[in-house]
Amino acid sequence: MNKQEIAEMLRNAVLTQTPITQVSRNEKVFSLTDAKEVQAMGLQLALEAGEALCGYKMGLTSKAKQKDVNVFEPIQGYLLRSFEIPKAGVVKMNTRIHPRVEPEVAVVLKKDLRGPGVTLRDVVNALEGIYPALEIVDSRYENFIFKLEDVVADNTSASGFMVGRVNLLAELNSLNLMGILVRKNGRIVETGAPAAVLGDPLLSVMYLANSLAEESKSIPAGVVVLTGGITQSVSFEMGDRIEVEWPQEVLSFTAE
Ligand code: 0L1
Ligand code: MG
Repeated sequence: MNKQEIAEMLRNAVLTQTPITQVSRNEKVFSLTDAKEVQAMGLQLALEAGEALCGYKMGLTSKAKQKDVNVFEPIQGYLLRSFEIPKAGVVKMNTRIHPRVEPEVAVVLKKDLRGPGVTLRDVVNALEGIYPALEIVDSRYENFIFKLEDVVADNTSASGFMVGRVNLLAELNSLNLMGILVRKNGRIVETGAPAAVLGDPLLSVMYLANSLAEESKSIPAGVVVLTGGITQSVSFEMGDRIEVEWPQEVLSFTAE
């Protein structure tokens, strides 16, 4: 298969909620460069279908997430406007395959960040806000089994996200050690703190800005940046109620 066909196969898996075999099992040569090109082609297909780009995500930035899926390098993907879940919302199961949820830190910038050479100080100076968030991942591969190249081609399993209302910028100094709980049907299933994300989630933004610079892109002001799952992801099914509790805000949804 050529790269365009792989991008179309992945988009079809999203649209039909039908999982596929990981690309690297069928393709003799499928490099990380190929995978990035497939991801970009997938974005182009979505834009042509009327979708809108609204941000970026980093993935696999915590040890918990890396162990979760057995891939040990940070990765990046894009967010579409249609991924956004209204607060106190509903996550539709009939548009997904086998979704999981993870708590994240979301960042919004007040000015563009353009690499190379972006530093942590540059990120701090560009901050408009830091928000409690959650991400829904939904691998298009059977049983969530993939290699690095596969998951990059699959836009890092991105499927949904929710961003809170409370801006934590004034509490930046204590952000890393804020306690976060994930509850499923009232029972605590994961606990963590933002420091799990590369030691500081703002490093994830720095990494993203410098990595986008390799494609002559910047992080534009105003877009959402998800910095990566803080804990292992939690699977959920129809009827489940998920709550991600921060000291300042609870994000929640029901799977319907
Ligand atoms: O942290 C992430 O968003 C990584 C997504 C890719 C791995 C997964 O599907 O969980
Ligand atoms: Mg994530």
